[in-house]
Amino acid sequence: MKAELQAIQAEALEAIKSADTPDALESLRIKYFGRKGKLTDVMKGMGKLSAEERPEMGKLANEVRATLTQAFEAATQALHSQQQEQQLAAEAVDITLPGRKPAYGKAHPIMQTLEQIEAIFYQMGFEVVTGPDVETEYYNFDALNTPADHPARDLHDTFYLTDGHLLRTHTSPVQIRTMENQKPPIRIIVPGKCYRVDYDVSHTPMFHQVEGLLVDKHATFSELKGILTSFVRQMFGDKTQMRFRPHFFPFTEPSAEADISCAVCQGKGCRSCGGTGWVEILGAGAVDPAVFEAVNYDPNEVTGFAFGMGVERIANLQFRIPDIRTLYENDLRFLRQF
Ligand code: 2NM
Repeated sequence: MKAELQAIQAEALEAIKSADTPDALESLRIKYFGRKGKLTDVMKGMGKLSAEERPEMGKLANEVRATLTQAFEAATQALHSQQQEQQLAAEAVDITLPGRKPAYGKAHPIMQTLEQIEAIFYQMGFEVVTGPDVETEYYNFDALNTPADHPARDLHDTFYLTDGHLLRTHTSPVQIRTMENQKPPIRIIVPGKCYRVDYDVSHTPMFHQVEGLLVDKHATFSELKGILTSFVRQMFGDKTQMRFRPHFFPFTEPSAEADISCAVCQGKGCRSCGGTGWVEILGAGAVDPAVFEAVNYDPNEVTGFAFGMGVERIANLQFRIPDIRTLYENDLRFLRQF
């Protein structure tokens, strides 16, 4: 039995040494220590020994058990730390690598220009108001003194929806809604999307406008001119010249269109201003009494001045974009230039 125990110990120690996985180690533990294990079998045989042999064999068996138990523990520990080393090596992160740059988005050029326009008017005391893109014929045309036979109402110019609804062709309906809900004094700008059936190098079916409205007991045309001149100088530079030409709009009387001196040639005349030295920038006028009547304002009590400009047109002048349709093609190579 002594020889048997020694053989088991030698064999087991050798086997433990070559076990290279926790599973292999566990099957060895069962092979020797399990219910039908080799060492267990020997222990079970103790009972058959004589009273003289038993203590010596018992002592030896316990020593073998202790030796093997220790060997199992040491091997388990070794495997565990080896596994940990491997995991650490596999999951190692090279902290000296340069980080990945987050892809920052930025505002579309039209929104950059729109925000600039808003900031200038806001600073001059104008409140920013918005309204729905889907409007009724009443708010888009009738209340704005635009009769049913006016060419702007033509199917070819306006996107009509069902039930007297349409896509607004300008943001003026918001001015009407504001006057319906508020008493003068009013000093607002209305930025937003507008829609017209139109598509060429300088027109897209959806475009942006900023319109403004000033209503007070004694608002004047010169006040409007001062505001607009201040605006164009903040937008295009201190030296920008401005001129007003008579024009016609159904909702203002008198009406004007305003030009600024061409920023490309400083008014000398070049290709981009058609040789005139001036470029058109906005429309404006004194609110027509018919519009005041539509919103229940007394035209004898108040005067009003309004203006409107196309944001794409202004962005065009700022950034010198040859074809404004490129603004809406979502080509990042184009958009990243702004
Ligand atoms: C323009 C030009 C001139 C305008 C008028 C009004 C309202 F509602 F007050 F009558 N809103 N916007 C107006 C006047 C718009 O855009 C070229």
